[in-house]
Amino acid sequence: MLVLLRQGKISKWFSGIGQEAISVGATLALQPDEWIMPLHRNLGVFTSRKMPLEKLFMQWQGSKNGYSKGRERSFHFGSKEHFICGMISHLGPQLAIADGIALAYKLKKENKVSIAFTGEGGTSEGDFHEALNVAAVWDLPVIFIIENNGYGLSTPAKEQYRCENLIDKAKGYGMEGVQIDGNNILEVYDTLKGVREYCINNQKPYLIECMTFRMRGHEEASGTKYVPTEMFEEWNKKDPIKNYEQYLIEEKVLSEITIADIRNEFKAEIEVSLNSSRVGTSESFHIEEELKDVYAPNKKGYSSTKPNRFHFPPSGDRGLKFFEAIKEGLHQSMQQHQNLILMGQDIAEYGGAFKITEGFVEEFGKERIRNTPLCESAIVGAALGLSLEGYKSVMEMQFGDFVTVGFNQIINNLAKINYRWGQNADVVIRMPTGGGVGAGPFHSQSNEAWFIHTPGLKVVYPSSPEDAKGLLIATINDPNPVMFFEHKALYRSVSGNVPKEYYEIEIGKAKVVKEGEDLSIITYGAGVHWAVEYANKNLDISIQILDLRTLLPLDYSAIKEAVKSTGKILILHEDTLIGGIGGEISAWVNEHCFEWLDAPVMRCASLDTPIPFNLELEKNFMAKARLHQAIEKLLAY
Ligand SMILES: Cc1ncc(C[n+]2csc(CCOP(=O)(O)OP(=O)(O)O)c2C)c(N)n1
Repeated sequence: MLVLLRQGKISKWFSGIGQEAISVGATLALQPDEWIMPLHRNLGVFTSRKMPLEKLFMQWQGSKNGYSKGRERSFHFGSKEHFICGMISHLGPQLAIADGIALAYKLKKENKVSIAFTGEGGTSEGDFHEALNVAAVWDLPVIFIIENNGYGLSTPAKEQYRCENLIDKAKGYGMEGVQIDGNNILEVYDTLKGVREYCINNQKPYLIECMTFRMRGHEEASGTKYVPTEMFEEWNKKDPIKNYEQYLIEEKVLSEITIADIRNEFKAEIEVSLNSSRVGTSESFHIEEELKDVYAPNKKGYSSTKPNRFHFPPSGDRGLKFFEAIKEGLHQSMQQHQNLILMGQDIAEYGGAFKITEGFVEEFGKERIRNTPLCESAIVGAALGLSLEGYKSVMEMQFGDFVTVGFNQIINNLAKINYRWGQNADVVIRMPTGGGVGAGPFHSQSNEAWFIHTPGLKVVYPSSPEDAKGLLIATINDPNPVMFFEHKALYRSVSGNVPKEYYEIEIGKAKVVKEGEDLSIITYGAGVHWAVEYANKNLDISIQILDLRTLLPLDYSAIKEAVKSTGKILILHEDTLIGGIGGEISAWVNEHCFEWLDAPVMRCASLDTPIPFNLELEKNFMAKARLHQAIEKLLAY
């Protein structure tokens, strides 16, 4: 590989020379259908799972016939067929995915473990702490393997942690652990076999620290100047392959001639696979195909084969509050999908901060209604792990503001995984959001725009109880990651007729809430209620109101129709102005609907400040405070 790298035939390469025994020994100790979360040093995982070399070479050349269709580099890809979950560059997030997979094994009562790798550098990440803690608290059969090679890029271990040995951390998490010689393949294999049995029989996690050394740079370009030469000499003597060969010769299992033959066989296989992988052939890529793979096809819905999937039942005369409609949608989804798991802080006996899941644990049990430790990142990661094993999950952010500490898993794992290597993330994240209740900067933010800018996510934001129920059901049926925003101020202040049936409202479809001729307000969430209130008080102005309901993907045809019908567009949102979705819609209308416009597209948004606590200040912050002014300005144009 190093030669091919120099010849420019493969992309950036992370060498595992010196550490081979860990990947190979660990992989061989597992059953082939147990998931592994490898990192960039773990070529041995891929080869030990017998992935065809030819396709691996295609992957490393960025070919569209590789495992990630040219979309990922080096080792950042997975293969469902081989039960390997591809890493993201951020390293630590792999660990919590293993938790989710182990949880799935546990729930299915399968005798399996999952394995996640980390370097000693990666143990400094919060993800390490969160994943180990969750695995311990939930008694998950997962093995965490630290490959301690002494350096995190150039940073020596003594600048990485203060405990004597990383294995000492196991005790702190309440799990067993062992430190072993990572350069001895038999020790690795035997330890892993034993630990696997332990994890399955005791339904517990385990931490293994493999002492090893990296004989090359972090990647080839960065060199090894920071490593004293004596270290190379010392570790060269402990080379895992040379030593194992020597052992096999001494034990008379192999002779030097057989070893040479084996090497030659490998060499020939590598040559043939490399040649047939067509190095250097130019390939064409198509925009449609790239866009198509951003989302997994929505085939798995409860009634995708039924023609009336999006049929909205008659509304009847049963009034439900916004939060009750969400609760009912969630409840019916739990009945519909036996493989649906709910996770969140305080959602079990306590019923959640907003009581959406009150009574659920009594009905569905603690296995499916899971209180989580305070660790958003690990829970999003675990949700992804569940999805790898065919589960659906809904995670409740206690407040949408706290999504920041789970951000990486959402943005980089959930959103990108289907595009990167064809694995869907069947996860819904419920986001109690928004202000108006004097809750200050960290319990009131509107942060939907962060997610709208992330291809691969869907962003749903209902404003009425009937939409909230139908859209929540649709998001749970959708196999893609969905951010589901629930405005907190609407929970108990808004009621509506909500059908009793289990029904979906189609994601990506806006709704005209009120017809009008003078101007159109395009809005969502609380904005819909502000606009309706304004229109009802100002009957002399004929206002059309379009409720977007879904922010990603946007319903462009409904937006175009709104422009055509009034020629005057005001985009209203509670989110702050700069970088809010209003800017995006405005740009799109300008580009695509210019000829129907009678005035510039205008925006009414909240002030570009953090959201303040004092109720008067908050009122002033809100877009609603400037709605009248904005409408007057637009009408006067
Ligand atoms: C979150 C994050 N920060 C920084 C980096 C850059 N980076 C890549 S690998 C690495 C060192 C990793 O060290 P370690 O976990 O010990 O693994 P090793 O490469 O030694 O096998 C760093 C700093 C990264 N990939 N992700």
